[in-house]
Amino acid sequence: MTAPHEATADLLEQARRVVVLTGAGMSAESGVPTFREAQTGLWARFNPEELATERAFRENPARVFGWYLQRLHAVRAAEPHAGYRALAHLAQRFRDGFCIVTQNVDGLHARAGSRNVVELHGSLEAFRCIECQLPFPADQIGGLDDVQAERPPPTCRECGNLIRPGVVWFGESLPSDAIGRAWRAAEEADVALVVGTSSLVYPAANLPAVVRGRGGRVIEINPDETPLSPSVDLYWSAPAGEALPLLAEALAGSQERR
Ligand code: BJW
Ligand code: ZN
Repeated sequence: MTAPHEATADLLEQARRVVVLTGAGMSAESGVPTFREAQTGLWARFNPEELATERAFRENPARVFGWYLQRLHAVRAAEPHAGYRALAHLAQRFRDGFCIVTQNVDGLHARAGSRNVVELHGSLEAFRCIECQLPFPADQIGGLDDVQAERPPPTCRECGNLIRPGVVWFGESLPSDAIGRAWRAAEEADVALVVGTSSLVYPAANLPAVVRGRGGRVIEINPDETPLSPSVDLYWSAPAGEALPLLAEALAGSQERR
């Protein structure tokens, strides 16, 4: 039987264009908690799905804002792991034909040197007014290092309303430019590489089906099976930080042998 890194490398060898879809599991080995695993510390009592809504923010702005500041603080202290660097390296082989579509809001792909990255669910670094949408730079929020469960958000200098995190909450539309770029990349891709997502949240979870609908192949890397797993061409049960460096090595090896 072919080892999964070799089978994956074979599929990528034949591809001209690749779209990578990543989720919270991609950052787990960088120490960023996934979305649906038990929260620890300050947040052990709260369900993250209930914090990631506009309703939760309006009901308890200090709690939700505090949760986002704590995550921003943690993410700034995190480092992209070897799997991130492997993806940035892989991209060089495909030039413009390599697009990373991420559901993550942590910015780690860009920090690892990846270029063509689409952030479907926004960014922890971007804040804006909840009413007039005026951007609010993260660096104007004082006391970022002072992690507290509750932090009242600042208010907008134009209209006085609350400043909210620049992420996409449940029930909100994804940024139209991000959706456009992601779907174009999926429509053109010969292979979708799906890494570290539970494939539960839409529309992101539909992206692999777009690739398959155009005759492309779908590869999934995740230590645990997901609702996507039964329909993929190749399921590789492994953590991203181990699988992606192996894959990059296998591809480099096959290039040398040619
Ligand atoms: C490892 C690992 C390792 C661990 N290596 N792997 C169609 C059907 C049903 C519902 C809907 C639908 N279309 C839309 C909806 C509604 C809703 C939705 O999807 N609901 C479902 C939950 C049922 N979608 C929306 O509301 C979206 N908006 C929208 O569709 O607008 C149009 C519209 C408007 C009004 C009404 C209807 C439609 C918006 C979705 C926004 C999601 N936002 C969040 C929060 C972002 C901000 C923040 O970070 O706080 O995004 S929710 C959360 O889930 C976050 C994540 O990006 C997203 C996905 O989670 P992800 O990345 O998959 O993480 P986990 O934790 O779930 O999984 C981790 C995985 O990693 C696991 O599988 C592990 O095994 C694995 N793993 N270690 C590799 N080392
Ligand atoms: Zn405003």
